[in-house]
Amino acid sequence: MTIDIITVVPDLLSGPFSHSIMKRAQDKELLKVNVINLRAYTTYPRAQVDDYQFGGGAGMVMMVEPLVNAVEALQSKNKYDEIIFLTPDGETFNQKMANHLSLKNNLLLICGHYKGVDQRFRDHFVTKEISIGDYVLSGGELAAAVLTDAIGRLIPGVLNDESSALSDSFQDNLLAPPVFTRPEVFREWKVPEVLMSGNHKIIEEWRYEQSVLRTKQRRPDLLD
Ligand code: 6GU
Repeated sequence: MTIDIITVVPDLLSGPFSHSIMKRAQDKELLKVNVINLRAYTTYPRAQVDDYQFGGGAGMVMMVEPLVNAVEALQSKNKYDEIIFLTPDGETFNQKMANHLSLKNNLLLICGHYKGVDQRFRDHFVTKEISIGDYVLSGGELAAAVLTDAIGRLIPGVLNDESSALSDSFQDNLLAPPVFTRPEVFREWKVPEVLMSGNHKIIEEWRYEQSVLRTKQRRPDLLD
């Protein structure tokens, strides 16, 4: 899978994919992440990509022309399954969307900045608008990193057995159960006995009960 990301702050995206599971996904060539600097596609002086909004009001708006130049240049080389605009007024991202998007071959993510992007770009190029939650970020870059990570780790072959996505929180609408590792006793705090029993059947049952309990306590909305 290829994920191309258009941004005015490429430096923000140089770190997140260079470590851990995202690094492994790219080393195995299961995922390719390309960060594209929007300023390379503007024809305006001083690499300008934003301007004052018509009708007045505070905040700059990203201009349609550099965005279209960038997207059309990329489209001449790749066919995108989705062109996703990251914006707080988009559909709220969740595991189901991550699962769905992990089955695609080519995604293009557009990071908004300033007051937003010219609506004509959204109307004519964007196929999906996604938010990562009900709060406002300074730009779409961190949201693009969140999507890329959540999607990338679901690509078949990226996770090994022990980090298998099947036991993740949300994968079955349940939160993950508590986990423990050595030592068995720390400051009188003992690991639940069932986990030391060696009986895989009762361990699985305990984990499932703990998942349900935790979900009831913390996220009853998931059980509806
Ligand atoms: Cl996708 N972008 C911005 N700027 N803020 C956000 C967001 C996206 N999702 C939640 N807040």
